[in-house]
Amino acid sequence: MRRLEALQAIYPELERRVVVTIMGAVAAELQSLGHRPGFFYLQHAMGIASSIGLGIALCRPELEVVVLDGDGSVLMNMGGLTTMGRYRPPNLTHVVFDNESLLSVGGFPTATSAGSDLAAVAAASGIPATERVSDVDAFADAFNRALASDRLTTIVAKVDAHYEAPARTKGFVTDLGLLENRFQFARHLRSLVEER
Ligand SMILES: Cc1ncc(C[n+]2csc(CCOP(=O)(O)OP(=O)(O)O)c2C)c(N)n1
Ligand SMILES: [Mg+2]
Repeated sequence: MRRLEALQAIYPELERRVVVTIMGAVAAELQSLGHRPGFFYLQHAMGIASSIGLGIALCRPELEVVVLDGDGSVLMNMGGLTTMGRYRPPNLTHVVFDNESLLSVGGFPTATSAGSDLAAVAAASGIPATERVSDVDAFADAFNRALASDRLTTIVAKVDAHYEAPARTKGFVTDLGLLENRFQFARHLRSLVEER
């Protein structure tokens, strides 16, 4: 499965939600489909996107939060899975795009290329629902089921180690500065409180 196709399949749902991504290829691909004020592309702090998503989901139970993670990032912050499993907010959906590679820094193979199973690690960490998918239809189905359910779900989506360079972006970097994105995102979260 190509990750850009997977993102396209769920984009109509993402547009309306709070989304935190890891840095690099995933962020640039999501931004290429259309930026929204509810999208935060976490830079530099590898592994921590799921922890930020967890914090938002716990503090703002009325919001639906989606984290777009990577295999290398999860491997760097495996303890994050146990904290998610401990607090298991029902309004969080955790997608791990597993390309078995640190694609954004040159494509070095990760432990998942040698058989480590992140869905099994997530389940053993206490995450109540886990899925493994490897085609776009199964991914979209799993994602929609996770949104409709009231259980924290981790979906491990096997994707090609391939980057589809969006014309507007250079390398793996979005054209939105970290600080600009940070203030816009925080303002957006506050505006969602005011609307209620
Ligand atoms: C603490 C830390 N170490 C290393 C990096 C450099 N780095 C940025 S993205 C990345 C690879 C991320 O791999 P993965 O989560 O699998 O995403 P992919 O690039 O494959 O989509 C690395 C090593 C970083 N940003 N922070
Ligand atoms: Mg990867």
